[in-house]
Amino acid sequence: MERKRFALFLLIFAIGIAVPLMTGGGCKKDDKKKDQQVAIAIMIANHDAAAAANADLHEPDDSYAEAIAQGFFPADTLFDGTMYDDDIFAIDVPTGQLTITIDCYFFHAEGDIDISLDDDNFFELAYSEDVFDDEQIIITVPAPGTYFIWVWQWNFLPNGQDYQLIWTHRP
Ligand SMILES: [Ca+2]
Ligand SMILES: [Ca+2]
Repeated sequence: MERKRFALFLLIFAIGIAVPLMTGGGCKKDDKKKDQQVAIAIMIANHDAAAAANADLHEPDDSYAEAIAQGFFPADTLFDGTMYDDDIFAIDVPTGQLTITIDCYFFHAEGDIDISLDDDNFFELAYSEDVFDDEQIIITVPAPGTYFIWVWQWNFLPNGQDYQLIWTHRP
């Protein structure tokens, strides 16, 4: 009886070694690890691509306070934006340079972006709400200081379309 049991044990032990060798079990484990590594690499790449596609480096900028927290949006600097929700930019209009021009570039076919300019009392001074590519505001503001450029989408259904924003000032 004991011998039989030992023989059975040997048989099971032999099968345990032989089967993985015959089926290349050792290699399979490596392959599995490689597959896992590839899968993880693909996942990271996809995530990075999605993050890059969704990148709006100015966020969060959905309120006046958040716009201020982002720091002043410098003049003569083209900003690459992505329209996912309202984007507000604080600007600092310098003394003696009160006439400002704001340009927003985009394709209207992708979505109807509009822009406005508010003062630091959150009062709207000007807006541009055309139904063509690009929006522009030219205005002489009453005093130097903080103003807000507000970029939004007319239908309130922002779809991640790209836009570019720039503002300039002159006497
Ligand atoms: Ca925003
Ligand atoms: Ca528009």
